[in-house]
Amino acid sequence: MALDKEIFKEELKQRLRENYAMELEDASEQEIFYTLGALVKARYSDAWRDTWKYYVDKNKKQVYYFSIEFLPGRMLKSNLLNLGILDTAREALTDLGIHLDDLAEVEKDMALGNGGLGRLASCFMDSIASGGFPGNGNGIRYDYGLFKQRFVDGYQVELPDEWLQSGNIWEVRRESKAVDVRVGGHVYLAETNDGKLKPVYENERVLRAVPYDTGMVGYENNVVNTLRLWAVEIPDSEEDKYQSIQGRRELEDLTAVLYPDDSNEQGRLIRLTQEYFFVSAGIQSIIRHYKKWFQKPISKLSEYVSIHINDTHPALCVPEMMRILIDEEELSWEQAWDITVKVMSYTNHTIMAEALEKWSIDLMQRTLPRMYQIMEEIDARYVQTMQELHPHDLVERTRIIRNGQVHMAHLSIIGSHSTNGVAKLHSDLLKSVVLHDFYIIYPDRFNNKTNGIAQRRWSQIVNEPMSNVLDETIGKTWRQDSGDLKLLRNYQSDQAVLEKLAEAKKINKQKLADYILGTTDIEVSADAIFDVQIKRLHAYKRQLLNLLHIIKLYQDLKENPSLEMQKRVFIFGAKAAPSYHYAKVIIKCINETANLINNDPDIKDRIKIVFLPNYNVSLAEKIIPAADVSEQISLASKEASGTSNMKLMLNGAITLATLDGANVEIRDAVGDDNIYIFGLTEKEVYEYYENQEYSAQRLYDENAVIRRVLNAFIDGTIPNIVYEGREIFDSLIKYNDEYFLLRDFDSYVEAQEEIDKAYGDQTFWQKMSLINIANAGRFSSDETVSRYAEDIWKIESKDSFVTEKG
Ligand code: OX2
Repeated sequence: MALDKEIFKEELKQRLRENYAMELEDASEQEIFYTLGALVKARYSDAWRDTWKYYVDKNKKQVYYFSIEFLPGRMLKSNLLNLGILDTAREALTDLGIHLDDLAEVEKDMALGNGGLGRLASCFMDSIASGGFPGNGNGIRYDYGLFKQRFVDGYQVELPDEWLQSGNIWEVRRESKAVDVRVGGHVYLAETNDGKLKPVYENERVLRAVPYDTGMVGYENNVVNTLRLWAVEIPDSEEDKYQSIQGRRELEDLTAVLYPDDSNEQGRLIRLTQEYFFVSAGIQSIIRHYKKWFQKPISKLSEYVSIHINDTHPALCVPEMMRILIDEEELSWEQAWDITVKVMSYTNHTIMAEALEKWSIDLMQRTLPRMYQIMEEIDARYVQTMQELHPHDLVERTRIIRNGQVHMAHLSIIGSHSTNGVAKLHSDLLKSVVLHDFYIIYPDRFNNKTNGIAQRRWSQIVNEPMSNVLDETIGKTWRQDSGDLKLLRNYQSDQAVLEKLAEAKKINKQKLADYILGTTDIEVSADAIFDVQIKRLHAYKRQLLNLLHIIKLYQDLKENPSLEMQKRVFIFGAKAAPSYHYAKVIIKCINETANLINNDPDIKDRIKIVFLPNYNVSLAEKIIPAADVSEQISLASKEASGTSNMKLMLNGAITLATLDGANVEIRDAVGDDNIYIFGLTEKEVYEYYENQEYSAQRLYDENAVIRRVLNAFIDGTIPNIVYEGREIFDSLIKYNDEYFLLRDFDSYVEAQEEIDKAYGDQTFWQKMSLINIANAGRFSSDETVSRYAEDIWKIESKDSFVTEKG
């Protein structure tokens, strides 16, 4: 329904009067934002109800995407865009003297995730709704999102993210849909009158799970799906047990924070309970919905429900589904297992060993006794079935419970019908190395689904100047179907188009330069190359390699002030996990190097380093459109996919990358001439692991440039890093450089030199940039989600259903 500008203005004023007893002139930005949010929500509420009803009336199979993280960022503009009223709303607000972009800044980022995994879940939510697919998210409503990052004396300081302080305009509390979740205590099996074995619970704690639903608005298609996030409360029946404030706090802490520190026992307990809490609540509500509205026998569940386990955090979906089917629905084990495996599917997002979840048997038994019993049974039956088919060793290595621990990845693979990786290389590595044992056992379960990004957000919403040039050049169909970006290929030699794209980039760069000045007091020139590395801080992502190169450039310039090179601004955005000491040391070293270089009069503005604090979705939206160079420099094999690589490419940045994760597919898309590849390949990395020949010390001894750069960490060149500099130095030399930075250093420097040269030829550069934009379409999450829908979830799009039935 088109938006009538005049009616919209009147409605906004009217709602403001009703809610705040105020006229527009007197209202604060925050009051206007909340009023506008309510108005937008009202606009999709009918479609939300109708979508839900449609799925029920037509008995549509639905997917439930279980994820411990969702990172939607701000939703105002994306909801306006998807409702097709962004432009009109913007104009209407302008008439009223309000800038939509300023108003949008009022919204707190919904940051219920750490990074790529959570952001992917939110891109999927957008694409599932936009593709007209029946699909819902299921997660946790943390009171505090990912911490806010500040720098004090160059150190990361973490502050709580009180995102709910002023309320969340998009959510709806649905108390009537609350369910109880039982944890702790003891469970034993007792015979009932009719001779069946039933679990009896003793001394368990009952938690009340209350859902908060948020509408996931599809792009101009009247589909609004649901993201359901659970919060913990004290059930009425248990009020007596929680008379002390401390007792209440303990319980309420369960959904207080994302990823509580799991380095101590108390933290681990909370984390495991969180995982079970949202899993159990989610599955209970799915079953209740199915029974109430679909009215089909429980044995047909897998025809109507698909559950996706996003990484292993929701792996308890498997035993929880079994519990409900056996204990409550009274199905036989075999029947329940058959349904469970058909319903579940699993995505692996990393090969990093420390991220593969394992829980001690003892903790599992104490926290979730019934889950443990069921997992023991799954494990025993697995061993029994497989030992007839496979060698003993293989079965032992792949079982769920071994060496005193419960292996959540094993549980996820054994208990589901599909395991996928998130880029071709990653999926291949799963099959050939990381999960090779499972691949032997279940070859048909393995598949690849390369990640994608919500392209409308990462182009139309964040980069208007570029979007306008695209409209003028290739028409507007790319806004609907990002595959049409390829039409741009026809303009790679069109000087006028190249110039227009360059102008758009310049506008974005100037805007970011203003923001940088405003937040950090650092003045940067929009004429410089904006060289960007934005992602979580992790040793394997090698922000340190970037820093080594910067130090080299600095030393070169000091030695030879007349050295010819393009001006560069190195931009970082990265949070380190609060307990990840080494990552924090790297942050400190980058910040101190920035201080040194930015204030060195010899360098002036030839190199600038900007570490923007508090990297989050909203900050990404400011940085990405302004980037010239996209740093994707993880050690080959370590980054499962990466998704900032796709966002940066879409915005015309040139990728500087190792052949890791989805970088490989980006190279395939743009061709070798439009990307800068360097470093070890994944094969070479594995060879090093095998032959153990790597010696960082030798590289240090033999390579004078490396030596000079590394010495800067310990000889006082970079001030204020006495301890940190030593730690970095030792990690590279004494502990033999786990991520082969020194091995890749020379080829990285070479690639950077080529980039420097290429940027000097602006036409050449702009052409590469255009080719990147033109070939970004294939990395749309619309495409990714369609593949999941077809191959794994077996769900149909509403559109195809409607056309099918005429
Ligand atoms: C991330 C991966 O590190 C990243 O490569 C990938 O693009 C993203 O997930 C989405 O698939 N936690 N975060 C990730 O994996 C885990 C575990």
